[in-house]
Amino acid sequence: MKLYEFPTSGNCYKVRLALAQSGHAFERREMGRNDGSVKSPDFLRVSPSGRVPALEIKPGQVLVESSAILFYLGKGTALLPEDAFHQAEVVRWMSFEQDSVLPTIAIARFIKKMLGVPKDREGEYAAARAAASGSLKIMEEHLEGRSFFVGERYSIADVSLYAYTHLAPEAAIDLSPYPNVLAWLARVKAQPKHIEIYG
Ligand SMILES: N[C@@H](CCC(=O)N[C@@H](CS)C(=O)NCC(=O)O)C(=O)O
Repeated sequence: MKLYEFPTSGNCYKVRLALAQSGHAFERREMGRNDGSVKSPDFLRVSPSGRVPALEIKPGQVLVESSAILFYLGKGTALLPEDAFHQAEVVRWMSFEQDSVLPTIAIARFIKKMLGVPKDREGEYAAARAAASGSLKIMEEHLEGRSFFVGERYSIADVSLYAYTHLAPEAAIDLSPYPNVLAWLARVKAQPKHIEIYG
């Protein structure tokens, strides 16, 4: 398999983590963030939105969207529960991640870490950071009395949510008001075959 990625992207890290933990061999193809390569005609044939991650499973068979890729990698492994209810719960939390973590923690991290909070994005950064507290509160409450997001076992829902949540400090978002989230991050980090984003 071939993973087209930005090495510092949380969306791409999710996929690398699931690839590592599901035991797939893969090669990494680094795309430039600022050289226009993801919008080149060649890459748009791979990923029509011009975004990464894109996972080429075999020539001519490519998956885009991190949640779809995680679902594919999790199928038939311990990373995806087998029963319909828990699978639907996994989809629920991966949807929450896209709706409520990407536009908040991930955007705040991008503006702070990658751009250094330029003047014209100060308002957007402040709004994303403020909105992150709402998402973290929902996660904190769900994790009360639970070890993982779905069915009391580690799954691709945790992989998805972990990627940007553990990077919140890079957005100057303090996680100390969320002890359940912090304990869950530590449990995810302790899973077999865990890899770091900057590893
Ligand atoms: N919903 C997509 C989001 C993918 C995404 O936003 N990728 C970013 C990197 S984290 C990207 O490729 N940005 C380049 C661009 O939009 O030009 C997913 O979960 O895979």
